[in-house]
Amino acid sequence: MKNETKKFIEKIKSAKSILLAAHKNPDGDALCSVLALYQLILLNYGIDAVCVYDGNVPDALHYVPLRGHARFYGHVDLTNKFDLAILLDYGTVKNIGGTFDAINNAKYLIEIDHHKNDNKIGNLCLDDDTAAATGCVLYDLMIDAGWKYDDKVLNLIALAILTDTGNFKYARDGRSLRIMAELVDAGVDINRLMDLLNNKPRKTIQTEAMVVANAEFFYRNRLAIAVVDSAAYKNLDGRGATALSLLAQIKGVEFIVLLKEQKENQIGVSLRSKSVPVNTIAEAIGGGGHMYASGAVVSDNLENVKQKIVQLFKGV
Ligand SMILES: [Mn+2]
Repeated sequence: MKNETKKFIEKIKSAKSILLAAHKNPDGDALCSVLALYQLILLNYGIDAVCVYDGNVPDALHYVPLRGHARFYGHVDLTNKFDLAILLDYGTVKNIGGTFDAINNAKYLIEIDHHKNDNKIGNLCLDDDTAAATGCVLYDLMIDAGWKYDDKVLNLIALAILTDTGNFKYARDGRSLRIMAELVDAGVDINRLMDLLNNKPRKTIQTEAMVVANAEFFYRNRLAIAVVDSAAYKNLDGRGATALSLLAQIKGVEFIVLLKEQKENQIGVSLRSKSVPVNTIAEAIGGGGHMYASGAVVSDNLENVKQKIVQLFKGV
């Protein structure tokens, strides 16, 4: 057993109160890793840890196992110092949000993460920035510690990995797949987990379908631009990922732009490319991001932003 794992176990055993948290607006990896660790601590050490989050939990995660154990931090009494806080999948301090004080006030802080981070805050860091998900780091820890687990733990770890790797599209190497192979052999049903994530409100899907149906195409159909006006924006779940992915499935489309009227004269822009990098276009309108997925927020009206973007794609 690794020294860090031994230390981790010592800290759990000597704690009477434990707080678990992850980044603000938790995604599948953040929420499911917290809940899996909650269950592991309960099964192995009999401690009922407190799980908190800040922001919103996406509708898709409504039916993950033990969902009810994660509570909005504002509804939990956090005035007493916790003996131990464990912070998972947080990336950097500015992603933590409102749970920061309770985490920071704990007598001891352990972090479990897979993000690159030069300013770690844990007293003990069980980090692995080569892992595809925090769920993978947690799985390795569980095996190294020789902990008991149940089907809830296995399903939660599988959900963490599936969501953070985009169903393995972003798996950095074979490790996350090997872990999933172990999970499937132990009884995890991937198809059932995928169905469990289908919980979007009808209005959201209908809005995204309408946005796609009204998309416009430019430059021999290589550029698709879809517009979400302020009325439709209210029904959008998150960033409009379904609309982006549907447009990306159209033959010949290489660039996808989604314009979201967040409020009057404030347009959120999402840019995707299947071929050449488009982050320079996001930068040209004051945003940034990755080479093939970037974005910006522009202070202007929908029509002007659309015209500007069409021009910027000229010659790409
Ligand atoms: Mn993650």
